[in-house]
Amino acid sequence: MTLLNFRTLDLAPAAQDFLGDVLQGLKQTPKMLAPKYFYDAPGMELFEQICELPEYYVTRTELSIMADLKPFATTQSRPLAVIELGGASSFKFRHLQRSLPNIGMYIPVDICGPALFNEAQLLARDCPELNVLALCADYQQLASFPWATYTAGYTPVVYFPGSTIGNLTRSEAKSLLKMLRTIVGDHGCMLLGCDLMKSLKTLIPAYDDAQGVTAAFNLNLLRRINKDLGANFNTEQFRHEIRFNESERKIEMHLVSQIEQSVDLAGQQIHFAKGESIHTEDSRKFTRHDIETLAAESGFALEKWWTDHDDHFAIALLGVNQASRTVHHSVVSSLAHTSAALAPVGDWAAGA
Ligand code: AVJ
Repeated sequence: MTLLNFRTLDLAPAAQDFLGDVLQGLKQTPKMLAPKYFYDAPGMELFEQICELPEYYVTRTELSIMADLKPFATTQSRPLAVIELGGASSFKFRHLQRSLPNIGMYIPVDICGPALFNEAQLLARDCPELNVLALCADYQQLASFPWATYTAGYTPVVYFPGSTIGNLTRSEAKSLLKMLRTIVGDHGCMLLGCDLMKSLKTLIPAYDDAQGVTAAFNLNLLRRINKDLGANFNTEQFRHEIRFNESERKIEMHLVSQIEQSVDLAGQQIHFAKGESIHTEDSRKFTRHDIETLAAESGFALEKWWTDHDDHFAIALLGVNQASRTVHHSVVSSLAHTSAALAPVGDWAAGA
């Protein structure tokens, strides 16, 4: 059956980027790997298991807050076009739909193509009134995407849940938000999930659970490198470790070599000293002030702040900063201009 409300676009980043990134990360000191590579099919499954863990308060808390978003939806005159970053699973979006009834268009963006396309198609089938465009891309590729073509007639809302923004450094987060600011235009906004700073008694077990699911998730990165790049990591000889970085207020995940060893990867030998670590993830914990500052530095302004009663997690509504409007206008209209030539899909405009 063809679904008239479903399209896919595959801008998948080239496979050799993975090898290049891994080699570069493992040759530097200290060694590191980018967290975006956690999410192959087994990694996505392990992450879903993490979200159900009693210690991992993040997902559960975020979902409980999402029920409060209704008042925001009713102040929007146009239907919403929700652009979700990391939208391979439509699970959170389905919750969002219950809180925001006026969504006409959904554009999930993810680097994991198969899962993304599959889930988005199921959603399109369940919601015949919703236009769904599944976009397989790296966040960096979004800057040159012809947004205006797809979001004409809608209020663009960038939805970035889960506190995934916590994976980025301060300056990376700032440049990503600046880019997203050009996507939402002068009348759009952004819903940003932010994990908040809290007691280490809550924080540490959330990343070092009793069942060892987070450890398996972390170690799966080495398994993936073995499988996809033909390396020979012995995952028994690495241990999952959590460190709290006080000055930058972030949880760090590491894989620590238990012995001195060498690993073969693409004809090269990677040497590990005993106790040497691969830094695999940063997960920043925010304060409201951090988010206000980040918003102000990137052309947004914090408009609403919803939290749970323990102040564990927040959803921030970032509106467009008045002062940034005229400055960004030329960027938005030039984007609209190029996009028309690239991909005319006028029939998808709201109300058409
Ligand atoms: C998906 C990046 C939000 O940082 O909490 C969960 C990933 N890592 N457990 C997080 C993760 C270890 C998660 N984010």
